[in-house]
Amino acid sequence: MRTQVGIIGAGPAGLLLSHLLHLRGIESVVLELRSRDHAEKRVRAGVLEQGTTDTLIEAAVGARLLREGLPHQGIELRYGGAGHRIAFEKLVPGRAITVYGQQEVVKDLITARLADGGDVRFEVDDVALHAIDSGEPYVTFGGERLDCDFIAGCDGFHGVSRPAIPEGVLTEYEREYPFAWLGILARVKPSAEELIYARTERGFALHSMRSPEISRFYLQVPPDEDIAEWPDDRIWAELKARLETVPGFVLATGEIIDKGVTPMRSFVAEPMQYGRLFLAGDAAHIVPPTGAKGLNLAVADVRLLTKALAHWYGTGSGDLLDGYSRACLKRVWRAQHFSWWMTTLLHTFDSEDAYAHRLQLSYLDYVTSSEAAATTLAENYVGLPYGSME
Ligand code: RFL
Ligand code: PHB
Repeated sequence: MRTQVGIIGAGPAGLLLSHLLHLRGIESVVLELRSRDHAEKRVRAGVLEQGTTDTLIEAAVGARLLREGLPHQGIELRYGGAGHRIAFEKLVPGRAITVYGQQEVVKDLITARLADGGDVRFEVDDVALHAIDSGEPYVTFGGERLDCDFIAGCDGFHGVSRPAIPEGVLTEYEREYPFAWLGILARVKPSAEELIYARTERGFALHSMRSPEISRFYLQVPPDEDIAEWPDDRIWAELKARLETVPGFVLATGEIIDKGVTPMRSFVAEPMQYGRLFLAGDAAHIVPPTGAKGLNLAVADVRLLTKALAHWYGTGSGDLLDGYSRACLKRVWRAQHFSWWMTTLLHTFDSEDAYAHRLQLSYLDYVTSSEAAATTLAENYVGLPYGSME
């Protein structure tokens, strides 16, 4: 079997790359380990930056997003008994976020690829990459062989693409955090119109949503927390304790339809390329979810990769491919800093460290009282414009 670009992984990065390449007349085959059902049901990100929304609409996969996505013009930071709104319409006019589940993006992309006759294969075993440092790389899987011009490693943090790069080539940067997030999806009308990031002495909590009927919540918990320790009643009691901290706010509760614990990690592997293998999305970098950046970075990577591959096929020049990693990493590192900073600002760390505690409160007071500081948060949260970073 032969294609132009072999894509490993049918997450947002791999599927969007396949779709954008198709729009430029470039063929690809997507190889996904899990089932279609699993890929479409995995509950993950929910916040799309302005640029991500624009990309999906321009690529004609935004019809449902436009209908069902919830545009938000601000977020609330809640701490010390008060809520403070970060107002995007005032601080970053014309830029906002859209709340729309990652699995909905994945569904829309799978539907579009299959409707266009795209080759997306699910439940593919034993994917292995070969000859990536030659001009004729290939992928083997389940007894088959796929020859291609390029391989895109879009298989997430635990995939096989990054480990296919020989030892010593990549520099890896990593940070772990002394907590995890317990996330739930609940059948209940959101108790607020916008997302609430709450810092309390009991730990961080986030009130997010998916639709007018479905809410999404996260709680800071110890790392490796056993979900069995968290029956529904305990989750609601803790969410109430951390969110009902301003006068008059009452948290509505309902049936919990999904729950899980997510570890928090920051990670970057540089460069994001080796020979004919290009890494994109979580395969190359991870951020803690506090900044809502992971999915958006994956989209920014594949936009650049599409442009670089189209340049190569159109002109024979490898210039943009050679600059791919450097161009991506500027945005990646900005998002690394922002995500680390939001995490540090809002979570409860070592309660013994009174000095760090006071610094945290001081920064929260600054961000909620100075327009300059609030603008920094807002422009990073809605996402810096494409072209401003590369
Ligand atoms: P994905 O989505 O992990 O997709 C990788 C795909 O590769 C497949 N795969 C393989 N396929 C073939 N062979 C193999 N050997 C393979 N190994 C793996 C996997 O099955 C999978 O289908 O990576 P991608 O495409 O780079 O997308 C990245 C995003 O998924 C991720 O960054 C976000 O979900 C992160 N994230 C958030 N990002 C945001 O932008 N905004 C948010 O609000 C946000 N919230 C979150 C998040 C991630 C979370 N979790 C669970 C990690 C909230 C949570 C709780
Ligand atoms: C979500 O809705 O899943 C979500 C929202 C904001 C975040 C992380 C996750 O920072």
